[in-house]
Amino acid sequence: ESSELPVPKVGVVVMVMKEKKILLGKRHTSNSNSTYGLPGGHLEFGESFEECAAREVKEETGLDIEKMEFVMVTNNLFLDDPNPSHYIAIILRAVLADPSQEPQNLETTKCEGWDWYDWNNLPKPIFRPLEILVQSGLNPFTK
Ligand code: 8DG
Ligand code: MG
Ligand code: MG
Repeated sequence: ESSELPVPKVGVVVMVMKEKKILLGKRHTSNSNSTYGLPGGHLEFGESFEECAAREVKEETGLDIEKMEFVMVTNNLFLDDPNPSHYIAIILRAVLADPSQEPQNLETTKCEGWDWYDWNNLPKPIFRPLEILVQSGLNPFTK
């Protein structure tokens, strides 16, 4: 992959809402700057945004989501990273199909664990693209 010319990629990220809380996971990184981010991943060939959202949330947390709705799109540059990247992030919101279902950490090499966090009292540090979104005043609960 590193031998190919870099191109923007499409990421689908999901704000899974439960009461006034949102699902965040602590992202593993090669350095010590692990940050809290949303579940999500790369859009696969032929997928709808909603299909990608449901698949990534299931793969990463085991949770089943429903009522996916488009929130916004952001253009995210990670040019200072060891492997520079550029993502078009499609942000959806969703709710649990079964509100009693709890997240599992199914990708332990990528994530330290999932938990619910109060939107008005988010943990730190937040993954940079999400922090920018929060600072812009976006609120998935009132959208
Ligand atoms: P995959 O192999 O499962 O498809 O990918 P992944 O390993 O789950 O990828 P990811 O890093 O979780 O998501 C892909 C990219 O989406 C990520 O590198 C950058 C972009 N992205 C944002 N904002 C967010 C966010 O809040 N959460 C996540 N997970 N990705 C985000 O721009
Ligand atoms: Mg993934
Ligand atoms: Mg992911």
